[in-house]
Amino acid sequence: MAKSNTKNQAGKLNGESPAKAPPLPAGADLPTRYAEEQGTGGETHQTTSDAALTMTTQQGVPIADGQNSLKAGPRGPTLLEDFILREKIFHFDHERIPERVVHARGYGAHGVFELTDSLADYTRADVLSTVGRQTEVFVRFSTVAGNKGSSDLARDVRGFAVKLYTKEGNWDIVGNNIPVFFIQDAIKFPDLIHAVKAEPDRGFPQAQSAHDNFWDFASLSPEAWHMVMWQMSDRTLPRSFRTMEGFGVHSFRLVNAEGKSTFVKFHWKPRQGLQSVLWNEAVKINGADPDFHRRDLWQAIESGDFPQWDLGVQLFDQETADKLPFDHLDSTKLIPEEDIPVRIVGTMTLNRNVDNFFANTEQVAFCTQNVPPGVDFSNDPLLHGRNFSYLDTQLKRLGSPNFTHLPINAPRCPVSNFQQDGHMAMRNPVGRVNYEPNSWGDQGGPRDNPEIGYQSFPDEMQGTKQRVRSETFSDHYSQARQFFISQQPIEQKHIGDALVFELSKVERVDIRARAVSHLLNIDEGLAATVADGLGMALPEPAKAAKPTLDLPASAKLSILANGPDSFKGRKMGILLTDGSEAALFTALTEALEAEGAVWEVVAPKIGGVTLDDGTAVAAKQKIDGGPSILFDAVAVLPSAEGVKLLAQDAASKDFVSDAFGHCKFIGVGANAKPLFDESRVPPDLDEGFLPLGKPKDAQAFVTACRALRFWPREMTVDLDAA
Ligand code: HDD
Repeated sequence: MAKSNTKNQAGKLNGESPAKAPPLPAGADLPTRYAEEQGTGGETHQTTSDAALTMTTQQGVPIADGQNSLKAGPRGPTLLEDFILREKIFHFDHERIPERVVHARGYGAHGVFELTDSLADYTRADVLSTVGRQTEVFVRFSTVAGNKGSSDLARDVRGFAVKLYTKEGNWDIVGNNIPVFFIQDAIKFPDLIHAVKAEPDRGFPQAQSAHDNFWDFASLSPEAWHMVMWQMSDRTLPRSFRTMEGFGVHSFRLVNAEGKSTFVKFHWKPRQGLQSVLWNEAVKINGADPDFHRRDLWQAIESGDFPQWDLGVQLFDQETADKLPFDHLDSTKLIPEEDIPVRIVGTMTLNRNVDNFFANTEQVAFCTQNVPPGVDFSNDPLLHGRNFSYLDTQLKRLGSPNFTHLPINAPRCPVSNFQQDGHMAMRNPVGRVNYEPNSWGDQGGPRDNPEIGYQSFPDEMQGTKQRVRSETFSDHYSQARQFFISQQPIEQKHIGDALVFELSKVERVDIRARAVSHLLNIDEGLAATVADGLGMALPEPAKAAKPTLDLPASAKLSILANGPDSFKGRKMGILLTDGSEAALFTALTEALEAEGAVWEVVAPKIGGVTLDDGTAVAAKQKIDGGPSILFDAVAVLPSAEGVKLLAQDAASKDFVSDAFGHCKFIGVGANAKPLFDESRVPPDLDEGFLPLGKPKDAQAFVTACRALRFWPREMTVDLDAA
């Protein structure tokens, strides 16, 4: 009996539900591919299966032959008269819009935010006041430096931008997966981005900071070194968008109905726990599946395993701010959770994939200036620069001040004002009056409303006009050190490895030395390790404006200390051949499903295998298309006959040796040993190998996988650890 396993292989893989055809507008004769109104949710309502559709021009003229252009005779020249050809090519020529100058590569999804704890005492914002209030959201995750077509696993900061369509207007929390930034003043942003992106003469390297220009800039910018520590940690190699934290970075203000202001920092905490991949793995994932992160998010949502993040806030008043050892207006500093705890106030669930990447993910326009009444800005100079830049960049990218009319950007609450016209205006008011004040009474259009309208917090301002950096911003190393000492040893090792890797790509020796000179102010051991890894003598420490303080470690800064406690939402690769044991395969897949995990069968042929009881199982991956780097753990379950072939096959050997090198848990089937022997990783090397000889072993294996990696192995497989 043939058994299909397509349901379980990484979710509902072929499960796109055909969207229903939209209702026809009254009087329309032809069915259409587009919704009559695209007003909500950015949906495009594309029909997928309507055989009755007639292709038309953009003007709605039915097309008789879309395959051939109009010619003077079968071999004659194409006629200029062919308006169908000209319109089609014209439109194609103009399909692209400029990619984002930063964060060009990204992927988004729709969802909902539900408030579970009211902040009404602190803010009049409805979205944060009414427990149970559900607010539609759109989230876009991104890398910073690479172009739109770069790979997902670049070592890079990840953008974490959330648009909340509140009843009082759109609120954009445009954050990153790192709570601090490289610079303190927006005037440095173009320099930072120029330095990290491809070098301008040669146009490479793409999507990486491992080159002279970035490290030249960083080594001349002491303020960058706190963020550099985060950047060199595994935070920049997330396993999934689902396993990253998000941070609003700056201090904002909440302002309540009485006009009282409280400072706030925003945190998104993934319920999936934190998890990252290894650098060697990331390099290989980029080749095997450059879309690894977007595919992962899409598959999780498609299969109903909706990722969730809790929204947390750190609340503090001016008095507390004055007592902090740092200036909270400085974006290169964070407030440790031990000092001001994070209060969880709601949950965001991503539950709907985009149905048109361009209309949603490309056209979404986030602006830090988008805040509802009750949310306000602090005096962070980086934030103020951003409030200019985002609106400005949308005009360049989307081409019109009417970008707010696009469905993905349109507020879900009423919009009413006297702004009008412009390119591609789609929300056009009717009536005679387009100004205020006016005396047209009821027909006079909208009026301002001091009761419910946005009121800026009346912060007292006074100062001498000058270009300066506050002296309170000048401790650049203490929190960098705090971050480093908060990491577990394996994480500290990864930071050292990353620094050695990156600086090894820097050609100028003086830049390498200047970089290491900052490390001496952060951690002498780290500086010595990196200098040794680079084969250079230790330089003098960089001149520091302030001595490094010995701040206590903060466990919340470690990924490993905040990982998941189950294998739920993770993916197992199961290597099978013809004749593999059916009972074992069934036991393993049942244990994985009970855990909430997904699995994919990897086999010599994509057509699949026939198990020892005659069951046919389709493969999700052919071996060379499904390397073990795509999985969180692997099970190697060939038959006695099948393993002979695998043991001669380079891709199969890589499957095993990479899983070993990347410290993954490996389930070892009864017949698998010859493959391990040929791969030079005897399956009794360490406790990361688990026997999978019998169906009863399956549960123990899945339970072991909850730890995600067998870290002790790393010290034995890495030259740098020796
Ligand atoms: Fe920015 C995009 C996050 C500083 C100027 N930024 C952008 C995106 C994210 C961030 C997530 C992508 C949004 C999307 O998905 O469309 N940026 C940050 C964070 C910063 C930061 C967390 C520091 C705390 N950014 C920053 C500064 C400036 C900009 C200081 C300029 C002065 N950022 C931009 C931009 C972008 C952008 C040029 C490019 C595309 C866009 O805005 O929409 O305006």
